[in-house]
Amino acid sequence: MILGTAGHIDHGKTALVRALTGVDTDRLPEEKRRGITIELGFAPLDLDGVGTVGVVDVPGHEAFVRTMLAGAAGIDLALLVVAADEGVMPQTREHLAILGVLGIRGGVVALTKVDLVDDDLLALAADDVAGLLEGSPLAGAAVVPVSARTGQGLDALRLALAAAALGVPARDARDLFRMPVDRAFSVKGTGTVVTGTVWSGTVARDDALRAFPGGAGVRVRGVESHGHAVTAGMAGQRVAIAVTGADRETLARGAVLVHAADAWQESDRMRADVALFDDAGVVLFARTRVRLHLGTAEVGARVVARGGPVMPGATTAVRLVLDQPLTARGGDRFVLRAATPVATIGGGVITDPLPPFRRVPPFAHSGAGPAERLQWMVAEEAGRGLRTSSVSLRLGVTLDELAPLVASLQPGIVEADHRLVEQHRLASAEAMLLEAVDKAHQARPLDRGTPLQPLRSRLGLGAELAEWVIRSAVERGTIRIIDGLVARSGWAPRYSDEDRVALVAIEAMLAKAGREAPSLAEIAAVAGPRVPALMRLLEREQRVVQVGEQRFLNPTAWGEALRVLREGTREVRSYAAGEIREIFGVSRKFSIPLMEGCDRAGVSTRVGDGRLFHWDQPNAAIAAFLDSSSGEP
Ligand SMILES: Nc1nc2c(ncn2[C@@H]2O[C@H](COP(=O)(O)OP(=O)(O)OP(=O)(O)O)[C@@H](O)[C@H]2O)c(=O)[nH]1
Ligand SMILES: [Mg+2]
Repeated sequence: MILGTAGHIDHGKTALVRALTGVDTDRLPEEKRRGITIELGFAPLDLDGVGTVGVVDVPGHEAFVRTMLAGAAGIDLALLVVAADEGVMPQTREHLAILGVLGIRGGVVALTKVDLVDDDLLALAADDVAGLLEGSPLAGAAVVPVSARTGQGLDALRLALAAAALGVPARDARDLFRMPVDRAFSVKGTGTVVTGTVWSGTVARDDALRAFPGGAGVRVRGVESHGHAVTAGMAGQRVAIAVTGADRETLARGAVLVHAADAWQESDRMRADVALFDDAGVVLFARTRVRLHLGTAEVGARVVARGGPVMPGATTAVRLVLDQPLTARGGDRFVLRAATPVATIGGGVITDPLPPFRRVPPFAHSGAGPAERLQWMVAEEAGRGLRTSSVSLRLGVTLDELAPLVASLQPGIVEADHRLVEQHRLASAEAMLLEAVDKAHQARPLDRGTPLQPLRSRLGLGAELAEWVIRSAVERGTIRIIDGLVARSGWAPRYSDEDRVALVAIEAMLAKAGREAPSLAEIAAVAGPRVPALMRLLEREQRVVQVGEQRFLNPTAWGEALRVLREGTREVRSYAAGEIREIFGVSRKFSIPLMEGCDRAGVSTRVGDGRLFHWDQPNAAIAAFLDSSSGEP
C-alpha cells in the first residue's frame, strides 16, 4: 500500500510526513536551503490494523509537477494537504485533478497548520476544502484538522488514513511483475540500485528481468523494502532492487522493469480514451504536441482522434503517437500536460498499448469494456489470430481474469494454438481445405492426393493457424496426409472402366517386352492418353519400374536383368557398354535405358561409356528385386 502526498507548495506536506513517520524526506542541500521539496521523498508509515504503508512525499512547487506525477503514479491512497491559513491554492486543485486522472479514489485531507489560525479562519478553510472536494475524486474523504508543529490531530489523522487504506483493494501479487523506476544510483560494492513502487506481481532475488526502454536483460542481486532485505518485493510495496546487467543511465527514472519471461513490449503507437479538463482551455488537433506522463516516464506525444480535434468535456477514443516508445499495459492511466503555457490539461486510459499496425485507428468508441475490446482486437488480427500471451497486457486484465473473459466470448471466438481467432475463420478455412481436396480428387482420380503445401497459403490464415486447421482435420480423421499429399480419409485412387482396360493393356505390353523397355510414347500409342497418370499409379504400386528416361519395365523382367547383370559382373572392374549390352542380351537401344536404370538405383557409377558396379554395397532400391527369387539367373 502506497500513500502519496499532494498539495500546494509550503502547505506542510513534508512536515506532516515527518510528524507521522519521524523521517525528514527533504534531504538535499538545496531543499534545506530553499525550504521546499524538489525531489521525491520516501518513508515508511506504520498504521494500526494495516501494516507498513510506503509514503511518497511530492513537491508542491508548480515547476515540479513533473516530479509530483512520477511520485503519484504508483500510489493507492492520497494525503491531500491544505494549509488552514491559506486554504485552497492552484496546486491544491492541480494535484487533486491529477489524482482524479490517475484513478486514485481513496484518501484523506489534512487541514494543517491549525496552530496558526483561529476558529473563524479554520471554519473558512474547512468550507473552502468542502467546496473543493464536492464532485472531486476525493469526495467523501475525511477532512482532519492537524498541526505538524503541535501534534494536534495526528492520532485522528492516523485513524482516518488506516480507515481509508482498508477501503483500497489490494494489488495483485500474482499478476505480471512491473515496476516503473523512480530513482537509480550506484552503491559501492553493490552496483546499480533502482527504487520504485511495484505496480503488480512479485520480484525476487535472481529473477531475470528486462529493462525498458530497450529491453536489456538484467538480473536481480537483491531486494530491499524500507531498508530491510526481503526475499520478494510485492505489488504495492516500495522496493530497492540491486541489479546487474544495466547501468544507472539505462535505468534512470522513467525506465520500467518487467520479468523477462513475460510478453512485454514497448511501442510508440497506442490506443487510449482521453478526456480534457473542462477548464483546460485547449483543443487537441492531430498535430498538437503535448507531454504524456505514464508511470515515472514522460514523453512528447500527439493525440489523434477520428474526424476532428479532441475537445474538452467528453471522453474520446484516440490514437497516441509518441516521440519515444513506452512500455504500457491496457488500463494504465496517464496525464497530459501542455507545454506552453505549462499546465495539466487532462489525461486518459490506455485501451491498447500494442496495436498491430502503425496507423491503427482508435477503437470504435471510448469506454468500451475488455470483452468488447477483445472482440475488436481478435477481428482486427483476422486470420493471424491474437496471441493469447499478449492479451493480458493489451487489455490490462490479470492472468486470473483472462480465462473467464475468453470463455465468455465463446463460441464466437475460440482459442487455437495459443491464439484467439474468430471461429468462422477456422470453419471457412476447413471448408476450403476440404473443398480443395475434393476438387483435386475429382480432377485427378488416379492420384493418391494433392500436394498440401500450396493449399496452406490459400486458407486465409496465418501459418500457425493454417497448420492448426490441417492438424485438427487430420486428428478428427477428416483428411490424411502421406508423403506431403493430402487426401480425404478413405480415399483410394479410382479408375474408370477405360482405365482398367488400359492398365491390362499396359501390363500385357510390358510383360511381353521383357528387358526391351518401351517408351512412354509407345505405351500411349497402345493404351491411350491417360497413360502418364496410369504409369504414375503403376509405379507407386510397384507394378512397373521406370528405368531410363521415360522407359518402363515389368518388375519381373527388371529383377531378372539385375540378376543376370550381377552374375556377369562379379569381377570388380569397370565394364564397357558393349560388354554390358552382351550380358543383358539386348540391342544398344534397350541396353542404354537398362544401364540408366542401374545408375538411378545406385547399383552403378558411370565410367566413360562403361560402368563400375557396387554389388557389395547394401542397396534398398534393388534388394526386393534381387531377393524375389532364389537369386539364380
Ligand atoms: N506553524 C506551523 N508551521 C508548519 C506546519 N507544518 C509545516 N509548517 C511549516 O511550513 C513550512 C513549509 O512546510 P513543508 O512541510 O516544507 O511544506 P511542503 O508542503 O512540504 O512544501 P513543498 O514540498 O515545497 O511543496 C515550513 O516552514 C514548516 O515548518 C504546522 O502544522 N504549523
Ligand atoms: Mg515538501
